Amino acid sequence: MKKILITGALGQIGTELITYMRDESLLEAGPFELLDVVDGARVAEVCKKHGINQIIHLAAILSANAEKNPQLAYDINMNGTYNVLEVAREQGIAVFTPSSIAAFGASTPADNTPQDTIQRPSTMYGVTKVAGELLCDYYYKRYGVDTRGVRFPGIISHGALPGGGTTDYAVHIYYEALKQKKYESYIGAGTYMDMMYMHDALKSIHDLMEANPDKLVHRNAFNVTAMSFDPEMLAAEIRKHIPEFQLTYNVDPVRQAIANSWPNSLDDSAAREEWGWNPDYDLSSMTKDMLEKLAVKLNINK
Ligand code: AKB
Repeated sequence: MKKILITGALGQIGTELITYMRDESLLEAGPFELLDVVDGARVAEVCKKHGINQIIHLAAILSANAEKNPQLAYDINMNGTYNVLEVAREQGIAVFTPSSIAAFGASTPADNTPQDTIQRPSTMYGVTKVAGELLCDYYYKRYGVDTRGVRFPGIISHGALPGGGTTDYAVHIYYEALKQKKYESYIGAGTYMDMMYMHDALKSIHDLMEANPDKLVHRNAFNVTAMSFDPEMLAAEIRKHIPEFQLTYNVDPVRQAIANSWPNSLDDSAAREEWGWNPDYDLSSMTKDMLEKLAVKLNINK
């Protein structure tokens, strides 16, 4: 039986991944532990106690928050990942760790960014993500730990809100479109970033962890994407459902600089070829679903 530990379980992805994984295993509930991933002994203790055989390590400080407190981001992102990998090595546990589009930088080819390319990020979050990718490769090659991972783009969802990322605008815009019929974006027009609906993010974790290891040439840090858009494109899609919607700008220089250093669009052909990655949602189907689900959640008639 699979015994999965999800770190960062109360975050944007974690909250939904728990329900998804429990549905897969026909479980209604499961144990919850308070766990600081920086405390390696406690990570080991929790894994031992529950007979864990797979860790999905989501706990991390995201890009914008990491620039506010780089020291904390280094501690949690680096030491957390290191502790998880060490415990995995000692206890024979498989590990999924997400990297991010933040693992690229301004010197990376920005369009159709290849799987294997220049990675010189300029943010602390990006630095920790590249190091995490390399550590995961190292633990697989040196110790045979079954490490796997993807580079997530911005994840859009109607459940728990994202916290402290650069791509968060693409979630907040839907809430404000329904509540106020307007949104002031901190990311400028013409700034394209890769994005993905939560349904596909959860599917990618599941499908990669279930993939035949013999087919995996890359194991960690697969480029995955479902769409690429800028705020104008997103607003135009929202206007198909809420015609009065207005988009204005008040660009935040910190988050804009981060976004400028990230790719416009990823090439995810390695993930498609090696484990059959294929997202279900594009901008149009995601927007329709987001607005329908959020209208119910916020109790708003569109
Ligand atoms: C962020 O904006 O920091 C995250 C990410 C792309 O990793 N959503």
